[in-house]
Amino acid sequence: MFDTLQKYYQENREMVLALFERYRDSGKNLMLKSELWDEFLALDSSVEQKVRIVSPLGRVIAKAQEAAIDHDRLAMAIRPKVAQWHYFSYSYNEGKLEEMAVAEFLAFKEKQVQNDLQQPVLEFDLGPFERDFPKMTQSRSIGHGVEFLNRICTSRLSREPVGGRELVFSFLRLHGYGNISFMINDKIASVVELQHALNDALEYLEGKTAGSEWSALVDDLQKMGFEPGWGRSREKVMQSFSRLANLLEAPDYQNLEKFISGVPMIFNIVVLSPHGFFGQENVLGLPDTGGQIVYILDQVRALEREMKERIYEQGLDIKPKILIVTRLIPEAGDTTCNQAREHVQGTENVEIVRVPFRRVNGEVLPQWISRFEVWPYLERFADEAGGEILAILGRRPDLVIGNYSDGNLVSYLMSKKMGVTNCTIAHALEKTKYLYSALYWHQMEEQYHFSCQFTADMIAMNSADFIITSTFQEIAGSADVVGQYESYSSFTMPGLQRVLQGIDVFDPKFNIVSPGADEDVYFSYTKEKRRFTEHHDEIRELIFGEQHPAGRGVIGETKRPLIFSMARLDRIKNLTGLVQWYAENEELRSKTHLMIVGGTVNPEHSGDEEERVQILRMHELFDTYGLDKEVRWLGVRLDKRVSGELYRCIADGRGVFVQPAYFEAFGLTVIEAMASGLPTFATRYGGPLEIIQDGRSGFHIDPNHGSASSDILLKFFSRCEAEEGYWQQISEGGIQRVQERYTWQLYAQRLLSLTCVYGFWKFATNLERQETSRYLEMLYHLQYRPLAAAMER
Ligand code: UDP
Ligand code: LCN
Repeated sequence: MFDTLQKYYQENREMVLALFERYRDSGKNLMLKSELWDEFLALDSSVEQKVRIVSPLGRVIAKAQEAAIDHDRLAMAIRPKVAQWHYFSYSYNEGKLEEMAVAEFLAFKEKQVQNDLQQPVLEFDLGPFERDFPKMTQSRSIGHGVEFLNRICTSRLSREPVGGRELVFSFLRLHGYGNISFMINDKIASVVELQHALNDALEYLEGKTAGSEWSALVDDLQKMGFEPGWGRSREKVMQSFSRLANLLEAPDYQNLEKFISGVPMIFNIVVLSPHGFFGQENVLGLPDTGGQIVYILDQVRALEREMKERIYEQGLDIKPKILIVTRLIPEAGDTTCNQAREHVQGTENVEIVRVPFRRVNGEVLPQWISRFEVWPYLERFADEAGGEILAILGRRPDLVIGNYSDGNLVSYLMSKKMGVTNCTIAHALEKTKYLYSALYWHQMEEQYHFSCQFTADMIAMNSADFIITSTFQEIAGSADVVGQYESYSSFTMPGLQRVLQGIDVFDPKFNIVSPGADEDVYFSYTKEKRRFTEHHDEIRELIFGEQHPAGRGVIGETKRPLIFSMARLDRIKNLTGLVQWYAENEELRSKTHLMIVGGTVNPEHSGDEEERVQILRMHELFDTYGLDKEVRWLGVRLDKRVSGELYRCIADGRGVFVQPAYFEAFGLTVIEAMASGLPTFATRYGGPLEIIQDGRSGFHIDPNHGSASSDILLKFFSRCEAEEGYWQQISEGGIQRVQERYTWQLYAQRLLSLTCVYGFWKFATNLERQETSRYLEMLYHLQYRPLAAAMER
């Protein structure tokens, strides 16, 4: 791309110069994608705009992500394709166009931030450590790490048949539970002996009656060197034996995955979610308490079900256990977050375990604190929780799953100490939510402490054995938008650290495994028999009732369809934005009503600064636009069954759901609404862009263009009036999309298989990872710890 630009520059100096000077004359030191493009379009040039757009210059500017500019120089970051970056600079004095290294680009960007943080900084670069590590090269492989890894493992096994088989052999000897060993015993002492034993055992099983159970075969098989874990029935055991025999003879990647995922190695899982109010009632919608909780509660139910099924099939009689480890909050209001242990409803053996945050002197922190304030407490939390987990389980867990930046850091500390497989899940990375959050970290430090968070993120991401994401865009964005993980590939925090390679999205550790919406609660409004009719009176009252004690606005009984939205009352969720769009669109106001569930209406009842600002803004909008008869705002926390039925009741009245966030990492409400059959309009920034196929299973809206968004809504309602069946068409499109893509059963199957494969990979590459692991340890001790400690002073 640079060469074409260079050539074009030589032939069209005047125009290129005019543009670059325009950038300089804008007076801005930093420019974003849209600004660069708008200036390009506004360029006064002899070349017609249409021609300019398709010129090499136009193509470069269309792919420009950002620029830094001073009097002498312009530096630009270009992203021609997903996860590919190039940098170039132009010197105004010399008229020279040159390629630039990432470090130079970042240093130049730092110079544009006027502050006193110009001392030398730490350059953090994982590139050299990863040189010999297998990485994917095609962007379409991103997020399908496990498939790539299976191929790599298989080719290693083929390349080094002796070492490879030895590896599989020693891996098989690892497994057991308590005093019970699985798979093979001491009678088999080598790979060759294993191959013979497999042949003999298969021959032996041929002669046995179909359907024989392991208990009837165990005595003979044990004499041949086999222990439990191969299967409950004769057929299952034969299948596992043949898979292994084939693998040892000639490895192929599909067989490898199937065999490894069948090895019994997951009985106990720890899920970490330190911040927020983690509970089963009265918590959703509280600050920092939303989708992550819903996700984890559904996830553990699905995982337990799948683990039980697998363990049974493997022929073992072990009850799996899952612990959700979170923070104990003594001042817990009407939640159960002050209880040390809580059983998870709908499960047999899943518990919430709560461990407090402690100050340096050991004192328990009594009150809720925002997710941005948790950093000083995490190391002590990890230690104490680690002890608690070992005491409850009586052994190490087999997998630790971190959630969000804080849980992922704890997961790093815990899995390192215990030597177990570590999976991390981001839910939402703050870095892309706030504009220039890294570059202007210093200005935001007091409120957000991104210095700690982004450092913790890099440690956690790079140490994780595997990372689960809900969508592709979460990793690598789209053609125009940078992915959430991708934004960590290189960035700078002036005066703190310059990151040359923070994360590589081509790393095979990334896997897309999307969550679902609880199918028992979020199902189509047309499934009359399953509906929760017992809640209908309550819901009618919620929507149409008189003044609600915890709400504002009375819309009365109405035939108009409802525009519905529900979220935490964060700035990013932009519920106030939606209210304003609605308020300013007279025609939309005349056709519909708006209903908002979120936050609390009394600012004094909120302990969160961001939420308080939003509450006041909401009241201001009601006052300014006189919305009390058109908008219903409820500051309530609804029980899951009530909110599930509420989506459906709104669908009965041919309403819609809107998710207007400035950025939404995934968006569980989006799939909940779609599953219920509500046509859904959701932000084009983040997960919903991928969840919804615009115009088929819902619509994309742009939160930065409010009136265009409200027009999309208006157009939809007008078309529904004119065209019978249009509402149903979109409604069905949404239902179908969720059924195909977003289910918890698929999720659990995938996650458990990944755990096995990455467990094997970890075992196979432990030595090779040591350098990276040591480097990350330094980052933790020398960078992260002092930052976190400083917050406590
Ligand atoms: N939710 C709720 N009541 C509220 C707000 C949210 O029950 O007042 C639930 C909602 O149904 C969804 C989750 O909380 O399951 C929010 O998840 P989402 O992914 O949409 O957003 P997050 O809060 O995680 O950013
Ligand atoms: C956090 C978010 O902000 C949402 O976008 C996700 O849907 C949720 O977590 C669950 O992953």
